[in-house]
Amino acid sequence: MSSPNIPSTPTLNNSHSGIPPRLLSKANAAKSLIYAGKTSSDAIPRTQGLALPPGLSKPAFLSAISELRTILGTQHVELIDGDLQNGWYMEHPNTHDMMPILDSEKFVASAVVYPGCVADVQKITVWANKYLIPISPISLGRNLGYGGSAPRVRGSVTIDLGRRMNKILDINAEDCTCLVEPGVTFYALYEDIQKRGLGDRLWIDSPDLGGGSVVGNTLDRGVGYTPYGDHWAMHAGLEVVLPEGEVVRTGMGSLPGNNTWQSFPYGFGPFSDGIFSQSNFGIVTKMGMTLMPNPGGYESFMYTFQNESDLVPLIEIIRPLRISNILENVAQLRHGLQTLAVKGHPRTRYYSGGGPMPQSIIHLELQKAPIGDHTWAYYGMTYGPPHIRKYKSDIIDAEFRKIPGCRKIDPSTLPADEYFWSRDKIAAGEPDLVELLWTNWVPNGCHIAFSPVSPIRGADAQKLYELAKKRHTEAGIDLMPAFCVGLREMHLIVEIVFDGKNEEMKKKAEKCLRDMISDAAELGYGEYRTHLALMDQVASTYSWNDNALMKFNEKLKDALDPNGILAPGRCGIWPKRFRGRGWEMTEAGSGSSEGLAWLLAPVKRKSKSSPKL
Ligand code: EUG
Repeated sequence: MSSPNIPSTPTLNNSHSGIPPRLLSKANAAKSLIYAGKTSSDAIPRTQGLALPPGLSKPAFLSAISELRTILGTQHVELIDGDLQNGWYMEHPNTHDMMPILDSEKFVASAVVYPGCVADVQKITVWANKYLIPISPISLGRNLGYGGSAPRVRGSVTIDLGRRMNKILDINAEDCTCLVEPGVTFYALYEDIQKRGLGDRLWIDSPDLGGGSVVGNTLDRGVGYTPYGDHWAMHAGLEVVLPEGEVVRTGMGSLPGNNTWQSFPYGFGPFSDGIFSQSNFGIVTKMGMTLMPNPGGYESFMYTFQNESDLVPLIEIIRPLRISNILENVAQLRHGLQTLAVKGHPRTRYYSGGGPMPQSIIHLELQKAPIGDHTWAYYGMTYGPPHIRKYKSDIIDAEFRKIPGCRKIDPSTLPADEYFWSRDKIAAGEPDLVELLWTNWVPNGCHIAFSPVSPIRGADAQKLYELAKKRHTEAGIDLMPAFCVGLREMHLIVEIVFDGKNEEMKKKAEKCLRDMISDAAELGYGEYRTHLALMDQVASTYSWNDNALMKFNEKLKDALDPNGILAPGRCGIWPKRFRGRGWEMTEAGSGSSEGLAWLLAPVKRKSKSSPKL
């Protein structure tokens, strides 16, 4: 970049977290638009100084850190005592949430440590147990919109696994599987497959943006857009460092000499993998993933629907097609406002009034867009050789056309920079990066998602859409819904875009989110994933039988992590010494990222043998 204020974008040639060189110019163009919307610098002055781990004095902490430096090498332990630095997607921080819905200094690390191997990770857990210091592992920390790289407990030591553990350990073109470390991004995996000359044979499945960690996204049960879009369902085999330092391999991985770790996820006995996703029970250091064989052709298609009320009959049409696999991929049904916002221009270009932008203006603007006016846009893909695709697309066409005003968009009429072509790439497993452009809707654009699941039914879509609309209208926030349709359920994704420098807007956004979560729970809906600040609230909605599930999770937590050092509070699971001591955030303004640190329960130390390193 030429401007001195815009940091240069790392590429895969110089960083594990970089952009593929083929996307560099596109990245820089997107980034210029984002920087044009910033009203303040990326540096966040610190008012509270070094964020100490709870219960530790500064000298005690610094002495623990110097011991960690002796164990791992000084250069692999970084104290975070300077100003915090935000950035763009490709230069995201590993120290805090760069899209903070709460105060910037709430979810901040005290130090970041960079393990180089599994034994290093084990040593870090042993160290953390010795000093009762919370550790918070990240792979890439690009889970933006759900807390990014931030720890839930202020002053935790972040374990940045990705920086040095970023190898693709295996790509098996016969079995269509791979084995990766936490620092491997969707970008990196895709590029490596091309470099090995396997691009004609093997596809990956990518989320909307490709900069995330394959391991991290899968553990958070993220979604992509090929037929392999349910990432968790598609993984096979984990290697996990437990909170006290033991290493386990799940499934077939625990059978010495096996060659089936990535082919058969279950192995023998209880299927343990589930407890390591969306949890704080272990640190995943390797993960197997299935890859998709090239289906022998593909074709993106797009339909638009004119009326808001088309949602109900459309979802009814989609359900049987999706369950019977005529609609083969996790497709998106997006609202017209997103069509507009993803162009990357601020809302003030279209409307300068307060409150949600009127529908009439959205329609007026969309009339000028290449795909034309609509309320809903469906982006899908058919896979396979031409005669197979035709069989499916004929059925889809006949069904979708039952909705009056439905239009099939002819891709040949669309310009090269139309968003459609980004969806086209993603649905063919080629990671891209234009999605984040809608964060430019407001200055200093941050985003945070409300992500409830429901069956693929019109009535459910309608209820969730209406409750989101009601709460957005109250809060004066633009509603940007997208439905991502899985095999038997759909995720409604409502991204709230807010100005990270506007405290009033942040408060409104938080209230809107919390209201939507509780409204949804009252109707029987829950979220599939959530932001750090909302995890306690979302967890509390899964309360059947007197919170039996959380009690079970807490039992596991206390057994596996008796000192409560691993990512306390992640997904609402608090270890014994933190529980009920002011950490839980269940409503706006409640709880804290610091809890009542001085009230932390003492730990009964048992003498135990150290794990074999
Ligand atoms: C998106 C999709 C998600 C999610 C957050 C954001 C992107 C929407 C399907 O899951 O959890 C355009």
